[in-house]
Amino acid sequence: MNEKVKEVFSLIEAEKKRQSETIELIASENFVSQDVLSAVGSCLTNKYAEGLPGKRYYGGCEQVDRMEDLCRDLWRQVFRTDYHVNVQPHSGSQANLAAYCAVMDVGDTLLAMSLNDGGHLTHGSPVNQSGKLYRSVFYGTDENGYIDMEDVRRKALEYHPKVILAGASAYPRIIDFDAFRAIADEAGAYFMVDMAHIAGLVAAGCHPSPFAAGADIITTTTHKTLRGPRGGLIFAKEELGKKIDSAVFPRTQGGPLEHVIAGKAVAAAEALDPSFKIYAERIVENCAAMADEFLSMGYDLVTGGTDNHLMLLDLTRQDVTGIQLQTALDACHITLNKNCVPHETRSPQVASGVRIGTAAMTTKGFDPDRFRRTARLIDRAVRALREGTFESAECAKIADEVRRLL
Ligand code: DSN
Repeated sequence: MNEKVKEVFSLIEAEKKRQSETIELIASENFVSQDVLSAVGSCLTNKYAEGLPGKRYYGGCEQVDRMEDLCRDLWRQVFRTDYHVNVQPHSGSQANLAAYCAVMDVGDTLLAMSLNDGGHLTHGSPVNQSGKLYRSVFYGTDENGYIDMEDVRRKALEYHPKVILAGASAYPRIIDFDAFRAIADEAGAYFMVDMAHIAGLVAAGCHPSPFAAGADIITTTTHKTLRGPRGGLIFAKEELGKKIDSAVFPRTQGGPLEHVIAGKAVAAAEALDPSFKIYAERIVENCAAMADEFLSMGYDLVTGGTDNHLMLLDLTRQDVTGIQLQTALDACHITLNKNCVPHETRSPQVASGVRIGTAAMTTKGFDPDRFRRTARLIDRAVRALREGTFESAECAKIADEVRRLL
């Protein structure tokens, strides 16, 4: 093995070790099965297959055609839907871009949740292509951190968006898809849902389904609560299917990653196993327990709690910033990310809160008791940061406790 290749594999080994020695609380991460890893690491990475099954631009596509068809069928089964599905988007960002391209012209209006209130960069942020191609209007959260549906309706009727988008990266509550659908109908807009964070909960029936609400287009990633490989999916009502397919290829992507599509098929098959429902229910149960522990220790949670796989800890009263806590916890092998809180006064690089998710450690078998104990370790770090004793007294002790919990 040449030296540089050795270096690559030693970095992979080091990352494997980091993942095994860390309490992973990043709400968008998870641990895939060995079967998903094997599929993604398979010889399918060698194959070009531009186009769709049966309509490719290359020879030798017999197996990948069957693979992609199987993948599409499995995902429809996971969400109990007959919607059109395209399994080729390389990521959630690619899925969103293709979805916009399918139904919007440059300059059309997109109404989506503001990034500061929990939305996503690809939902029309001025620094993302979605904010450059389209005119973005944002709705936000109310003083309690809940999506302000009056704000959604007012802006929908005032700005006549082509697309109203529901979905978030940092929102701890149930999203009322029926209410969004009604507003989109009133405003004559397409109703799109980016369910990337909650897709695993939707699949398991732990969150209302955007399919049941009749969303026109639904995008998701496959690697968050769905626990598949990194990638994206787009579902759409049948009449939008052709537009979605051509927006993915040739408009915004070239050859699909058939090895990742194989991984997505494995993940879908796993999501159809009865054990997936138990896993998803545990994510929510664990999140509720951890949130309850924080509340009992006097912390502020955005919206006062959680209904899903994540919570947002607002550290304003503790006078500790998100970046301080993220950095401190990294040193004790607890990984999470700083996050803005509604009506944030600090820059996103500093932030007044942190986002905590329970999907990854639920996969590793953590139960409510372990999540409560993890909350207490985070509290120790916060108190030590306030008292200036983190590095001298607490960091090593917390890291020891992390090892014990793992
Ligand atoms: N970056 C992801 C997250 O952490 O929520 C969303 O794409």
